[in-house]
Amino acid sequence: MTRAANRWTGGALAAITLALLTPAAQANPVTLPAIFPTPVSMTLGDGTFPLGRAATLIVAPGTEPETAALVRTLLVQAGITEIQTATRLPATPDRATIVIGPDSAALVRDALNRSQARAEDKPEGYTLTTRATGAGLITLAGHDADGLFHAAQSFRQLLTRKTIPALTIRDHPAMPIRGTIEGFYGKPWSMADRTKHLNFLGQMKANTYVYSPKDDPFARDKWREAYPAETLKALGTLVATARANHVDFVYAISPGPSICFSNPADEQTLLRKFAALRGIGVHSFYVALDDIEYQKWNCEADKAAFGPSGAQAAGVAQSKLLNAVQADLLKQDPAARPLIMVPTEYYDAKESPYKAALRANLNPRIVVQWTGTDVVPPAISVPDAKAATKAFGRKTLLWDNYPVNDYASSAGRLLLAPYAKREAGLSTELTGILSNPMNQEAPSRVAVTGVLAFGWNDKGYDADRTWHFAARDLAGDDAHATAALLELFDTQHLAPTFGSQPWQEQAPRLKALLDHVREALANGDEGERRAALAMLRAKADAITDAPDTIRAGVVDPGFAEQARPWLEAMQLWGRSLQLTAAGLAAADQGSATATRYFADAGRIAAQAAAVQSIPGAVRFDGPIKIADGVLDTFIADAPSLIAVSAG
Ligand code: LOG
Repeated sequence: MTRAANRWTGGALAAITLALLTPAAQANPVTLPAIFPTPVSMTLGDGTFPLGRAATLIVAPGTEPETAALVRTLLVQAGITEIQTATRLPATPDRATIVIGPDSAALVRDALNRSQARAEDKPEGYTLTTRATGAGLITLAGHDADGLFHAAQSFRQLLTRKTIPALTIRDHPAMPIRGTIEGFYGKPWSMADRTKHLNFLGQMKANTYVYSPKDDPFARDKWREAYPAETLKALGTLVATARANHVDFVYAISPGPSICFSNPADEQTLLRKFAALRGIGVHSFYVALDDIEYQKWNCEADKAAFGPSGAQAAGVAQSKLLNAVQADLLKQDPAARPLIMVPTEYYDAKESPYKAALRANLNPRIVVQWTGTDVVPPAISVPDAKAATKAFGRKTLLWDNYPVNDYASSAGRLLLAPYAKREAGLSTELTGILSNPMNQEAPSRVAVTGVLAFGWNDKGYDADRTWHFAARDLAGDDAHATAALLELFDTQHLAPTFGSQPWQEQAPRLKALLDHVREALANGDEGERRAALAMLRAKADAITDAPDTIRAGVVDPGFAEQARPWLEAMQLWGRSLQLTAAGLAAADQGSATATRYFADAGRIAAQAAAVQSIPGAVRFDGPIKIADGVLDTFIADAPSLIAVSAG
């Protein structure tokens, strides 16, 4: 190339670079925000506007004061220091103006019109629209009080941006019931865990929390006994927290282990128990009949009343009790939500005498739960749900046993894979989904975020993106901590079933990298081997460093506390992998020091494998598992992948 040509090329490059850096090209592009659960529709308008330091808040008549207060708090958190209120829309706003209220209010309709947006007409629906002309107009219009609360939650996520794009969100849930059922065995959540969980549910637009810990004696084994006053008071506080989050607190009782169905005294005892909970503000109730003996009566009288014991007779007796409870609920409160139940045969949709008895006898108003094609199913399809509708005689409410970790094959694990393998379209066949979470509340949010996003918008659900959002949310938007969390999640990706075949594979990202290292060692030239070993070292560093980053970076200290032994074990496994990488690199260069590295790696791997769960924190205590079957096997295999020179 001549010097002249060279100069020309250099000049042109400089011009292009300059063009890329000029203010016009640098100006913030208007990009579509990412909101989870994914809204039904979200379209960008023209332009953006900064929120500034001063704003006008207009609260339309009919707005719940708590929701107005929430929006005000969000504005303050977004850096607005001066909020004035008004009762009418200004002709031309001189500062960002936020209008909130029911879409039936004239003011709100007016604001929607100015943004050329329409109200949403579905239950729990809302429209959130922003207009960038002038100082900016933001309208939150709720179809009902829940919808307005959900609008505020989307607004919360929108406000993480420095400038607000003009856009319109129209949104409503696909499934009427979305939430969690604290329905596991082992240590129940603490009241503090539950409070945090209810706040989380509110932020994720869920509407239901069922209280049904198997290990609350007063809800199962000692169901006839009244709660101690202290417990009742604490539950009352939770009920208020649920209400503030637009979450329905459902109280479940499990009388199955000892109830005598034909005994009116037992029925009265159950109703009295519910009445006590009604006294602390509970309006929704549940009778759980899972994991009980239904081939034998608990009392002789049931034989006289319902005939010889057996599944079909159990279905008749259970229906009779549940119908009576349902009738009482309506008598006490005509606006009460339907009773919910989980049957004794909850684990499939196969036709049976028991299910036929339920179908024939159970009041159609009562909501029935089931867990899929198995207790922990490998996947759930629309035809599966159709079969359940047929078997139970009504659309069902899915009890999804994910991410619960109270069964033998889940011992030593957190279940942190994305919520997946539920078919889009299930909203047409289910009334909703309740996730049964882990004994560890904060780590449960990773999967539960997915369950709630799927329940809100199954057709628009993206498992991986929602999973990333959950990590970012736990990390309070910190990119470094988010990456560290995703590193941990990968080591807890395996989701077991009750059988031997997991329904989610273990550590897919780590496995891909380790497979690549094996390939490079087997077939690669020197350059490829070095590059692969450098990647291995970087990965080992990332695994080793993630626990400290997580401890320092997660917003809720509960996460690090509840995940403590996993973080401890992960760090040790990371060190073992670092030593393994050093051993492989040494051997690759013909150094005899490899032997020492491999020996040290093995020693630390043994320490890592010995880390135990926190005693009593899970149903099955035992060793913590980290990327098992992937990481441990690689570390064990490493010395055999390459010959170490004698030195
Ligand atoms: C229990 C549940 C438990 C789960 C997973 C239902 C309806 N009942 O097998 O309490 O957490 O499995 O172990 C169950 O799933 N029984």
